[in-house]
Amino acid sequence: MITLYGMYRSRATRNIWALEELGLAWQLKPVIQAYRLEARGVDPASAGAALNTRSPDFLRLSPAGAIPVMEDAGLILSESLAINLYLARKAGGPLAPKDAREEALMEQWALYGATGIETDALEISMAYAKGVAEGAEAAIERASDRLRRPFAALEAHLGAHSHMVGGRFTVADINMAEVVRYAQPHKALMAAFPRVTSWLDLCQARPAFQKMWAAREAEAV
Ligand SMILES: N[C@@H](CCC(=O)N[C@@H](CS)C(=O)NCC(=O)O)C(=O)O
Repeated sequence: MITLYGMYRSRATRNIWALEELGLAWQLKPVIQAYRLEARGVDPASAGAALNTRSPDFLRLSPAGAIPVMEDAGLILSESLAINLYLARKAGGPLAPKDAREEALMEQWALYGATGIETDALEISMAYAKGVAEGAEAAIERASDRLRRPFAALEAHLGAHSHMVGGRFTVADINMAEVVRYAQPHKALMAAFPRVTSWLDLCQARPAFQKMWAAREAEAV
């Protein structure tokens, strides 16, 4: 049984989506971000606080103090995109790399998503989640401008390929879709990249995504 430590309202979404797609047995052990407790007026260090990213028990598992973390038969793994690549290799099947070349391409796209897209996309997501306050709009535009180059790379790739890797839906699509999702609230940016938008729509129409998303929406903010 795979244990995932985290919350639906975190990058654990990508792992939950992958676990559902892969049909692996898993359980969620809730670990909440310390800042969410603080936002609720709860001191993360207080005795009654829920297990959180600053709890000593969690820090023993993950010194980085970040969710998600996965545990599988003694293997403790952090970094959500690496967790997904592990899960796909473990389960095998069409979502997994079929050879070393596909594996390399999946790693390439995961690293590109993490280093070239996620920070700016997350800035957009956070600004929209807070409600686009005055001042946030300029930050959104700057992040959006920075995303145009990597999104153009994705647009070109999806012009020549139906999916990120291997001409089929794989874990590489899950990883990239979950990174790109953070920019989705910025409709003007998405509209400029129609292939990225329709690929993302197709990824998010999958039952495993829909199931994960419904549970995420039901979780307290
Ligand atoms: N690169 C890491 C980032 C992990 C991360 O930053 N997680 C956030 C939640 S999505 C977190 O746990 N933050 C800790 C905190 O704010 O206390 C990954 O992809 O897993």
